[in-house]
Amino acid sequence: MEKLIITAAICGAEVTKEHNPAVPYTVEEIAREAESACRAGASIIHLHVREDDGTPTQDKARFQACIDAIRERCPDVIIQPSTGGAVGMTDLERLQPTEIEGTEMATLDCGTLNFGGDEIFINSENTIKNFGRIMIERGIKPEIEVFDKGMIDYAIRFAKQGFIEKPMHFDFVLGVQMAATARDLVYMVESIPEGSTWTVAGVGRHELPMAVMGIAMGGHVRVGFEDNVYYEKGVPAESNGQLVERIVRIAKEMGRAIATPNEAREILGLEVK
Ligand code: KMH
Ligand code: ZN
Repeated sequence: MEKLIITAAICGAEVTKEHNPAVPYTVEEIAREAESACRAGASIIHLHVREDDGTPTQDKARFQACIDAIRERCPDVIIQPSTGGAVGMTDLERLQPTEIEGTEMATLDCGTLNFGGDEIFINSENTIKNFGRIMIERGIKPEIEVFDKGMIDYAIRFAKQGFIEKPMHFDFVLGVQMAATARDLVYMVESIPEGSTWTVAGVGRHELPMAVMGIAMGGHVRVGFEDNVYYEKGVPAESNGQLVERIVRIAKEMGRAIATPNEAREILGLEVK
């Protein structure tokens, strides 16, 4: 089987230090968490950033500062900024990190969904097409975030219309809107075009079972505080690195070697550094 790409979603926009004191806010904390994940075996850092008080921001300068700090500690890791940001942000706010020189990848959320309580994460057709077009213009490979199967169908339609280039790379985020069962994951995997790559991010208690299924099925895996702040029920994870280490151990036991950042670039069709 192909080597395993592990993405660490180290920060997110919703989790706070009240959920787990190790959730990073400052530039230094973000760099610390990225380093712990890279050292453990992550080849992609999915990046959200915060103000020092924890407020999520898409500010370009803040992203640049965090990217520079991560690069100092993990020179070759793939840094994948979020263009989802936080619920309620405008499209222009969300797009800021795509302006950063050298951005290889970024997320492209392919539909609108409920995000808990009264929160709605809005991604209209025009938003998706516009984000897709800008990523093509800027030479950025989208990680297509799909929270249910209909979002795969959107991505396929927008690829036909020229807003997304093939081969596509999908991230199945399961356990937010769509359930996170083996049946759901198989359905998603069977719904993407041939030649696509995929990773799975199970949210909360679904993180580990989805990761294990992803490893067994030949896909790739995302873990990290954005999706889950616990190591086990009631026990907060010490770091993102601790969550990555467990995946590395399990993958090795299951015969999947871990991709380095450059091996991940090869698998994803990015320029090798
Ligand atoms: N924080 C969510 C509203 C992404 O990074 O593109 C959006 C999100 C997806 O996390
Ligand atoms: Zn995200």
